[in-house]
Amino acid sequence: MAAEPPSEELKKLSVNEDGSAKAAGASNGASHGANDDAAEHSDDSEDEAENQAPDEADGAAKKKKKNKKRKPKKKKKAPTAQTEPPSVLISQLFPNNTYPKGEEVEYRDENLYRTTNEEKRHLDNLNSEFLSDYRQAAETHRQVRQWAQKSIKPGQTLTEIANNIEDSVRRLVGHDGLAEGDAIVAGMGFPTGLNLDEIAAHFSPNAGNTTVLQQSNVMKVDIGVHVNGRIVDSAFTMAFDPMYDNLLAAVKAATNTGIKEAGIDARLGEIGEKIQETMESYECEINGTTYPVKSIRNLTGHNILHYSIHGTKSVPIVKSHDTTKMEEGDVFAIETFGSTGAGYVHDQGEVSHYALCQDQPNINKLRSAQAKKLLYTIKKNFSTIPFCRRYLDRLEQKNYLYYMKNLVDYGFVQEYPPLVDKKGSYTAQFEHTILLRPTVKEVISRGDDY
Ligand SMILES: [Co+2]
Repeated sequence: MAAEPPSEELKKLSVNEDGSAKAAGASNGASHGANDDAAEHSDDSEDEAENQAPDEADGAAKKKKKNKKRKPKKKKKAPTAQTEPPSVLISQLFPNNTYPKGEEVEYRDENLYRTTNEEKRHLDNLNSEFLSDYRQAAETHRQVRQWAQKSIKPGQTLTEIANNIEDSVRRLVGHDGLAEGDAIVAGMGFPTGLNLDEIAAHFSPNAGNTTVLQQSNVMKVDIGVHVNGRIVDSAFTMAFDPMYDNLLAAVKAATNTGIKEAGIDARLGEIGEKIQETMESYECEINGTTYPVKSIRNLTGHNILHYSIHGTKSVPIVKSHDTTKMEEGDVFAIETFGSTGAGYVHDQGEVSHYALCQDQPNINKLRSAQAKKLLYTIKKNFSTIPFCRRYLDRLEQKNYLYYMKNLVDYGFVQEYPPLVDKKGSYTAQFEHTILLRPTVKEVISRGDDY
């Protein structure tokens, strides 16, 4: 999910104050067995065949059954491979919290000592739950997105694509998010962004949207996965026409520059400058016209806090004078956006993304009982995690738009409209989440795809 540069909007969202997230469950659902059905199938069909067979008298049938050397009923073996579409719990594929690490990158220069330093290693060890939640979320992200990359084709609707991705995420973490509080334990970290062409960020289809993905589209797929509030924010861009290859290459390289420059004590403004240098060293020819690739100057990366997708630090993608430093223990979403347009986005179009505001006004400001009820539903189901209209629809909320406007007008809920560059332009995005661990920088969402 993208951030806009420092403004009131970027004030950090706090970690859930009412503790509902904690109350909802500390377990990450290893025993829920979303996959049990699939695992059982072969056994079931054997049994059925036996039960259906005999035309004979009962006794004979029984005898036959007794004499038959039966294979001992297979113990339901936990599946060892993912299905397509993904349905096997990540906690089953990696038992005992043995989730794969992200890409570990050693710190440089004056931070070189950290890799071997005893004190730093000790600090690192204290974070085991944090790390295993983060790695579980990241592995879920990788498996879902790699399936998405294979399966998404022009001709599909954006609604279909978004639902497929989100259903997969929820199956892999074992929380369908339908019972109150369940989505707060693990699930979507924010609404799935499916941003076409000049739309850079914060578009997700609302109910009734019939947009069909076209061969000519450039689609940014921005997926958030969280486990116990540890949010992985990572995005990629898909295009089906090789004409856009350079645009995508520019942004991928720019994001990798940002990741490389990030580190403890790195200054945010300087990272932005390096990102811009990489981005703007590319150009892209589209339909016979050559465009310079520009960094979108009013979009930024951001730090991520527990249950809060946008912390207070922004990582610019153009040169800036911000001398704020990255610090040990920080989590950052390093995301860059390139554009063939103005390199500047504005709010445009119907809103799909919302989140609770950090500072909640007095509830008595709301006169409508319906608006209060909607606010309650949002707090109980999403807490401070961003959500979209489709997420309310699947909770069977009806006719809530008027009351949602109330919540926005009174400052309970913030809306995040789509962010759009010049009409007819093309934008691309790549994004990773990185952990500035005491000993190493871990690019937690790195995969062999990007
Ligand atoms: Co983001």
